[in-house]
Amino acid sequence: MLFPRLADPDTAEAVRFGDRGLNYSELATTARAVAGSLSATRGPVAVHAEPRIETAVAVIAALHAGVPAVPVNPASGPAELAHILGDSTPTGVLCAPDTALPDALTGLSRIEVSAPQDTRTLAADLPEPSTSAAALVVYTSGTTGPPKGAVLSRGALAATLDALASAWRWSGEDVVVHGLPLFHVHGLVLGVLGPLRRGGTACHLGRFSPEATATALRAWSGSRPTMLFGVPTMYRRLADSAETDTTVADALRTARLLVSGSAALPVREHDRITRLTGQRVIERYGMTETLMNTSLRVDGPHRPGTVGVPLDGVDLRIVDDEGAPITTLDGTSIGEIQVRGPNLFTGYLNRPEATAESFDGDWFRTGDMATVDGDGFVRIVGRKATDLISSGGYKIGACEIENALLEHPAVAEAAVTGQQDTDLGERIVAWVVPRDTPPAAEELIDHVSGTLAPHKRPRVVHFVDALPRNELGKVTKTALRDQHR
Ligand code: MLC
Ligand code: AMP
Repeated sequence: MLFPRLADPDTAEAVRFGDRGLNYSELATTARAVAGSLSATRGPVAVHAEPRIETAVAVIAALHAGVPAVPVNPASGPAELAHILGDSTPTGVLCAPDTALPDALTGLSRIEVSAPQDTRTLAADLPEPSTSAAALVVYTSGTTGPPKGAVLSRGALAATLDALASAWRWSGEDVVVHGLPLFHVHGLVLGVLGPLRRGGTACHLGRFSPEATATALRAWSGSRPTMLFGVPTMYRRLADSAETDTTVADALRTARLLVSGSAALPVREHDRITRLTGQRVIERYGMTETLMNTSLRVDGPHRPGTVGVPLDGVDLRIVDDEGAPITTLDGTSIGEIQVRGPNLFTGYLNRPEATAESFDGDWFRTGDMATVDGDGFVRIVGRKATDLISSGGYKIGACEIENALLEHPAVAEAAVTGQQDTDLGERIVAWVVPRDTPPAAEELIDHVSGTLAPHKRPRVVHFVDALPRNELGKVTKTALRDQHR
């Protein structure tokens, strides 16, 4: 059973978004009512994943009905939405009753998430789907083409969440506080489904800010242990705020556990948070396709700069350029991380070739480069592909942004690179050869925001006469970056 406490619900709080909360009974009843309207459909259903309580209910309802949920970024532009809808062909879209859906979603049958008027009319409980059944289809960027839909089974969700429970001593007592987006695995799987699997509470901030984080942590601190989940940009902003505002530092101090992931938290930030709050941040490493692979353990040594050791059930190895496993685990030999285990995705939706390419036998090729030391601690040193940009904890494919830029009439050629950024980790930089007179940089930035999603927008645009290319005509991005330096 994926969510035992929902099968035998009581009045303990399950989810809270600002001043709106649902206890396990209310969540079970509402999800059951919504599941009733889904059970006739077998295909996937889109979830307009706003940071609101209805998103949590919608995903639980889809899981209850055994229908794969496709969380969709509410800020996605038309091009991105058209791709996701065309690829996943949802039968409908789940949303809050007062949501104005983007045009691209209005063609789908609209299923509103609201409490049933009369609980006596609720359909009988549905049977629990098998562990291999698809639970979620989560879109993730790669180095080529548009985002691919990673199909995640119920078994993979359960395996990853239970392995984290062991590493973090995560129980139903814990309240997980966060302001993460709900269309990626960090916010949705770890931040919402995680607490519900444990029988605990998910407390979402609606929107991340250091002040909102501090208020939520303080509010729970007297009664329940809290865990804070965030990406490094959030921890950096929390540390900045804690430097000047002792209430933020004090609130962070009350948490049982601070957990960071989705991108590397620099040792400098680990140290700063420890200095300001007395807390050690637990770092964990995962991916949409693999869910969580490694973590520091609360019962193990603290090694900032590493992402800890493989989680229970996860096999991890590093391989050299020829794909041969590196067996000298000396903490200095670098290889690509490959993983296998029950936490892995089933495959990319409609992309058998891409799925096959991403595996070496039953080992998934992560594309992340790392060292492993004799104690099994993994230190990520970078990514194999430089065309994947990590900005604010989002993984963004350069190619997707280049394609969006090329759709703008004033753009003749475009290349996109990532540049170090103290706040975001990396910022997106666009290099553009204009057709004629260069347009305003803001116009191109808004064009990308509007066709894809705002977090994929370039933060800097350079207009150049030509892009450096190699003899095969491929843009040499290292030359572009050097040129900037
Ligand atoms: C600014 N904005 C614009 C704009 N310029 N909108 C449209 N067009 C323009 N030209 C708006 C944005 O829409 C947004 O509005 C606001 O300005 C700020 O935008 P931003 O700068 O992009 O956001 P920022 O504040 O920098 O966000 C930082 C952040 C965010 C850390 C809060 O990056 C974030 O939530 N990151 C989490 C990513 C994540 O969860 N990754 C997990 C992937 S799973 P508004 O009002 O709409 O906000 C994974 C696996 C694993 O990786 O291991 O976890
Ligand atoms: P995504 O596919 O969007 O889920 O992003 C997954 C990628 O985020 C991984 O392949 C890593 O490159 C990166 N990542 C996640 N967690 C960490 C971490 N703790 N340290 C460094 N990189 C991370």
